[in-house]
Amino acid sequence: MDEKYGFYINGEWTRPADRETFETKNPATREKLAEFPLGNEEDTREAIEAAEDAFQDWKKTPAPERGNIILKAAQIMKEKKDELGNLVSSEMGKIIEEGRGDVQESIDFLEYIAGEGRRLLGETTTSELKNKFSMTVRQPIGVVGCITPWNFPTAIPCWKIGAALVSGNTIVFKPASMTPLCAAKLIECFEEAGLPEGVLNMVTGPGSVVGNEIVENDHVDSISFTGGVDAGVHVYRNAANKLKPVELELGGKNPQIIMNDANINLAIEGILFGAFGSQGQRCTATSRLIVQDSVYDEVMEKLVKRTKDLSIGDPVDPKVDMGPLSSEQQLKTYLEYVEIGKEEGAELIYGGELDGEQYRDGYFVKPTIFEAEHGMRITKEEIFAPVLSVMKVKDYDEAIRIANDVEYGLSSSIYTRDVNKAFEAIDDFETGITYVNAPTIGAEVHLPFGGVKNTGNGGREAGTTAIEEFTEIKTVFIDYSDKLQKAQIEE
Ligand code: UN1
Repeated sequence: MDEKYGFYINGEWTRPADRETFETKNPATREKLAEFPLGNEEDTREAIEAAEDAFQDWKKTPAPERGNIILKAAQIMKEKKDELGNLVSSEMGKIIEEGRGDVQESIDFLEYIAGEGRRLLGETTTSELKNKFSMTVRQPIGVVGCITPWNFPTAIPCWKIGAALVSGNTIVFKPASMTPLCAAKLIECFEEAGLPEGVLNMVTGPGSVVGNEIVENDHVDSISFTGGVDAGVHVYRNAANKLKPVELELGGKNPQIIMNDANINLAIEGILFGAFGSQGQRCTATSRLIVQDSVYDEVMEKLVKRTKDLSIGDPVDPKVDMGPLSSEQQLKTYLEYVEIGKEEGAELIYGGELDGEQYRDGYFVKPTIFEAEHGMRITKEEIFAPVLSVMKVKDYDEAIRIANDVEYGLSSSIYTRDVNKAFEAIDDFETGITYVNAPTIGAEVHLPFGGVKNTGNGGREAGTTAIEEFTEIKTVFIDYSDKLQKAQIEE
């Protein structure tokens, strides 16, 4: 594969001749997959203008019709699931099963949100005056900027694009520079589904140029961003200058607690999937395992054994359990944190870079386990790699205290057979998502997704809350009394 792509603006793929380009590569082989232009401010403004021009017509297109196009795109993705799943795996590095899962999550969400075209519910209520009707209606915001990460190269863009489109917005989309080919293939699905030109536009290039222009441009009315905390704060600050609504989905440092009464084998299955799935590169990945003392030795013994048995290699090979990290930068961060952990005095039970012949060209590392003390940097900072810190605790209270003592609050999990403890944990975990007897990853699209503390700024994506992010509420009063009636004024 060696394809040359351009920006997608006003229904056309364009490649300005003088733009520098960048390559997207397979992290398992470093083989070049495609070439994309590095967008500048002017390209971004062109995309914004196209979105602005398309807005009125799209806004006036009946919402069920908008939903039908989204549903059609989902059907096209379904037909292309093998190809797209393979691409996710090849461009991002997650194993093929998870690559297909990424695409399935996109399909699920688009199917779900297409139905909103027949709802977009407002409310009707009473009035304090006679012969007066009151209700709320949902209206699109306008041009929305969608800035997405590389770890879910199709699902996260679909959460944003699907919800924004059904609500009647037009879009300027900047995908992560590590996975632009997945983004381009996604655009092709919408194009094939008959999305009118200008409704969805894509510009590739650096966040500091394309992203900044989207955030700062007066003609972009709202921003939806998923990424790291520092970038999120930057986006939030800059958008604040224009008082733009911003939705942020940021990091996580997600804990799994195993209580003495847990089904240990099930909990081990959960941790393997939660910590090492997608090579730990999910916002929801389990990076802390908090184990009650009586089962600690058993958990460690079983966990280490199972971890050593995981097969690592080319992610498109269905026999492989773990692929490479997604980039050289990820590898660098991983290696740095392994050193930090050791220097802090944590015990490295298993981990490190893989250097056999079959790993020569990719960013392959071992799934990594540290026995750690709460408070060490590896137990508090998001690493975004398969690094698990295991900590021993004496009881539930200590487990919850440690679980909550981090800046993030996305996902959490507890394994216990005690229903009282499970419900207490639902109350106590300071996270947006809590699992009981299931790993911290794998949220379903028809439920709200997001977190508390530094994980976000209060909103929730997907689920029943998906369209809140992309609509304004208009409150409407209709007076059919044929006279001037005055609310709050005594007669
Ligand atoms: C993310 O890592 O940013 O819950 C999204 C999950 C997936 C989505 C993760 N459904 O793990």
